[in-house]
Amino acid sequence: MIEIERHLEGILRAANLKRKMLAVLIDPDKFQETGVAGFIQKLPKDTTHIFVGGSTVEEGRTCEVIKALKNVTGLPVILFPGDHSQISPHADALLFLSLISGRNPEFLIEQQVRSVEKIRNTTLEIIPTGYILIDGGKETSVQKVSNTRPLAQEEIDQIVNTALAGQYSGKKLIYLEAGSGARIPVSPEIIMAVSDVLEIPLIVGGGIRSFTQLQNAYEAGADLVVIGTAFEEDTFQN
Ligand code: 1GP
Repeated sequence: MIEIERHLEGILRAANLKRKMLAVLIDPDKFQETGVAGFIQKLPKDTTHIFVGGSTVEEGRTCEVIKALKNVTGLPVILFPGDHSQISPHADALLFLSLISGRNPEFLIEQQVRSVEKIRNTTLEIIPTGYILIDGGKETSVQKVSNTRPLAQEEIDQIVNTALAGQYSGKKLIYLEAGSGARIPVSPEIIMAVSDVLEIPLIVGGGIRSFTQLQNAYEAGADLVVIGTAFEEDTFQN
């Protein structure tokens, strides 16, 4: 069991020790396998995880990118799939996402049921994750694809209650998401309000482009921060 749950265990241990984690998100549609080694070399040295996924990804691309990543890095490669077609047995673990801010059964249970055939005979570690979409100041792909309304940043009570509902339903992680390329990241007030009451690790992502924003998220209580666009475009401000 310990072996099976080792990536979640690692996240829990780091969160308990207040060791902050950084995941770099790779969208397989925007990556060529040939560029993977160079990309990995440029990542901050405190990167702890590689997340792989996108709202829409061409069939088969995820597997190819993960295989290329595994050749050049020992960092855990965790699937962060936009839908069941992106599940690859070559990854180390899978964030088994439920979009709990939305009310679309497709992303609350249908995609999960359709994932099972792809998961059940693999060694993928499954990490139940409550995924909460928060308005990042522009319509993001996840909003379009999921056809759900993000929670407004002002709806702090609703965001906190949604995160707790996720925890009470057995999710092992909560992910506060402003959406890839968000104009406004999840505010420190929201992160603080959620992390104050949550007993499971908190992931925050979407629109984080600078060291200051990263530190603000950590100081507010994020255990793990996800950055995609700023590293993909090589525009992260140190
Ligand atoms: C998106 O939270 C991630 O799912 C990362 O967002 O691409 O804006 O960094 P960015």
